Amino acid sequence: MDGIYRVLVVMMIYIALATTEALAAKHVVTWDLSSDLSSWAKGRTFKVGDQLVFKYTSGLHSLVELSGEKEYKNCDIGNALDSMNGGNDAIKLTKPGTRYFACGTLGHCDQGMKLQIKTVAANEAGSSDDDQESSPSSSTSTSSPTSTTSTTSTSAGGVQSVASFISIFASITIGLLNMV
Ligand SMILES: [Cu+2]
Repeated sequence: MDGIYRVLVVMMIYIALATTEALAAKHVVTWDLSSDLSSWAKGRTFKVGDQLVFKYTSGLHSLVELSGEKEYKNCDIGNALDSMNGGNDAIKLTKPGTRYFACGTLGHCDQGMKLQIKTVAANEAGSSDDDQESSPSSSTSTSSPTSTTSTTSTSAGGVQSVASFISIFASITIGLLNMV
């Protein structure tokens, strides 16, 4: 009787903690020339712990991480931080700040195949106060719903969070059982 009661209390504590745990999101980028990448990025919040997955045809495109804003503006891939060409490239957002990506295929970056990602701290609120600054770059119409990209918030990153969540709270089970 008493044992069952204690287990129930512990389970309720687990559920309360689980619902407040923010799951890491996986942002899937359709990395091609027709994607409206800047408006795709504007519509979502990138947090520390989230993951970017660039999906593209290997050989046709590639993924280059640029070293800064100047390089991003100029499509200068000369001193890139990193480059990949697998076609299914995962990038983990490990700290707050802005990161810059471009396609390494000649001319593609200039045609708009580039993406800047601003990562915020995991506990920061959503980007409701984001200023709607319109970049004076290309004349891409942001009204056409051409976005073919999607997000799954409960896949790889989420599973990982749940796993660490379980292991952490399993370790305090004994302590809780002794307390109640
Ligand atoms: Cu490309």
